[in-house]
Amino acid sequence: MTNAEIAAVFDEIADILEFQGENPFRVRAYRNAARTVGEMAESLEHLVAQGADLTQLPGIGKDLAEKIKTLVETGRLEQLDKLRAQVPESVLQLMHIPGLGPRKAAALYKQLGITNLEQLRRACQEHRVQKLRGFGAKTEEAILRGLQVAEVASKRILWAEADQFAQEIKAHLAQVPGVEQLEVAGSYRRGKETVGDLDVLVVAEDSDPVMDRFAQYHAVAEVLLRGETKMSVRLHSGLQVDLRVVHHQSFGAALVYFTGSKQHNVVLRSRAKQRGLKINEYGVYRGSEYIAGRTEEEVYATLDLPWIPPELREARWEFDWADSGRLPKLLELKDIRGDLHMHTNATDGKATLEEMVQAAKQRGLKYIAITDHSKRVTMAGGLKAEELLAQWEQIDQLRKRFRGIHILKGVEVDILERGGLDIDDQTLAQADWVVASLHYGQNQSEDRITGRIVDALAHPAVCAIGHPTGRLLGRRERYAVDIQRVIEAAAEHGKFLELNANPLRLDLDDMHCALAREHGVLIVISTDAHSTEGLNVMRYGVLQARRGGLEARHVLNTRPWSQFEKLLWRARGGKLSTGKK
Ligand code: DGT
Ligand code: CA
Ligand code: CA
Ligand code: ZN
Repeated sequence: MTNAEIAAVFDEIADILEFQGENPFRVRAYRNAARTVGEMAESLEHLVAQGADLTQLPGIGKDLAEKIKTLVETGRLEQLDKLRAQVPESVLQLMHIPGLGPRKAAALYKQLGITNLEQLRRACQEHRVQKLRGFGAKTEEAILRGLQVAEVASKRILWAEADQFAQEIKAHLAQVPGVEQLEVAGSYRRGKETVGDLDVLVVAEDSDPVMDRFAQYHAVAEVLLRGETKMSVRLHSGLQVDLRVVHHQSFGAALVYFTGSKQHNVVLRSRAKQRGLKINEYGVYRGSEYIAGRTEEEVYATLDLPWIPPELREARWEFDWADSGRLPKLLELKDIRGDLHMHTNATDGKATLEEMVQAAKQRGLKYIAITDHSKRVTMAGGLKAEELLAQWEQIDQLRKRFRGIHILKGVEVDILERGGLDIDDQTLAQADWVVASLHYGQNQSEDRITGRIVDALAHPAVCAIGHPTGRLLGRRERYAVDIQRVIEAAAEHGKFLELNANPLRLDLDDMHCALAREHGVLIVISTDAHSTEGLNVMRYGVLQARRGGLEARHVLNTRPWSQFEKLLWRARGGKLSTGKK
């Protein structure tokens, strides 16, 4: 158990005791212990292993020292389990609302029978709370605001959003004299599609100037905690950012530790144990002797592992791959040569056809497909067959003017609710590239939805399925679709599946990409751009593909044009593809 975990246990005990109206001195003893433990630089695990006398620590008596020992050795404390059983979990949530705390939560529970957040909100809105002793109109408003903050804080944010903060914070802290190294770890570094909080790691001899500067970051709303080596803030957006200042000899170990994932770290610890070593955020130790920790490479090497890319650190396949020398050479943004899903102002895009081509060329793309919506997507002003044909004539004109980029005549054809495609076969046969997407009838059964998609894959004109699960992160669940069957159908027909790079979609996800890879189905990573700037989201798709373990060879649009053309020709049954100039 880490110091932070032990501190959290003491804090929770204090919360529950206070909620139960226990003796304030007893409550304070646990709070003090939590603070002492939370701010200690040295690991308690380490101290316990060395048989150190913990009662020397401020605020730690015999009883607490014993509890620390139990926690380190067993990972549990019976006392906490018993306390938790005495209070419903939803009530425990109440006391973590900013502006409430255990005592006020207890009053609400006892006097108004409030046991969860929803009841609390209603009681505030009905002004029942302000009538209680010790509460007033102001408290009531504060609780409502607190509920909002808690809601925001409990929400994970998109990686792309987290990235903006991460970049800013790095630039902000890099200016502190004495900062030797600086990295944002955690799920952010692993490229997870959503991020719970940011974990910033800094190497500096003196932590004070770093922390002072951190507190001045413009987006900081509140400093939640500031200790010797660790600090936490909440941003106005609700996002929490944790900062650790470490010694350079621990940087690699801390980077491994705070990059996670937790499951990956669990495996690392057991590998260390097998080798008679101990690994924590300070380094790798043999007994009490420090043997590594400066760099990640050095840390992994002590466990007979090569350096593992952060995107793979989920305790999925990375250890098998590493042990057998099969770690992939992951895809990179510079491998991408084409973009095969984008819209123009002929439907719901913002830019003209020509502007999109121009912007794609500026970004160094060698081939693109223009894929406006078909008519069924009325909200987006989808195109009828003759409108598509007219657009393709325009493309013929543009091809004469733009050198060095292949412009494919494409369409994002809707997969209809009743099955089948929204554009007639004869027109589709004249397209160079057809993405089929499902926008309507998303509440149908898994069987029907899967059937619609599998049928689309069997259609000779269709090249790829767009955003195959339809999810919108944090907003809309994916529809019921059997991805296994979709991948098998794609494999059978030699078709491609999209990884939509829009940070709100990232659809297919990492696990699906890995499954497609296993079945030999090529992924096409597309921006689905609705503006020229929309072309910039490609990097989010690349990150997701990396998490799925994809290499350049697993992705269709990394291929040079000549190879791409052959693959496309094959996917369409050896017919068509007139995209060549
Ligand atoms: P998030 O923030 O929910 O998106 O996910 P993470 O992975 O960034 O998790 P976070 O911020 O709680 O912790 C960052 C890393 O630090 C985590 O991936 C592994 C390590 N870590 C944090 N807390 C613990 C813990 O209680 N036990 C262990 N073993 N590792 C932890
Ligand atoms: Ca985190
Ligand atoms: Ca964190
Ligand atoms: Zn689209």
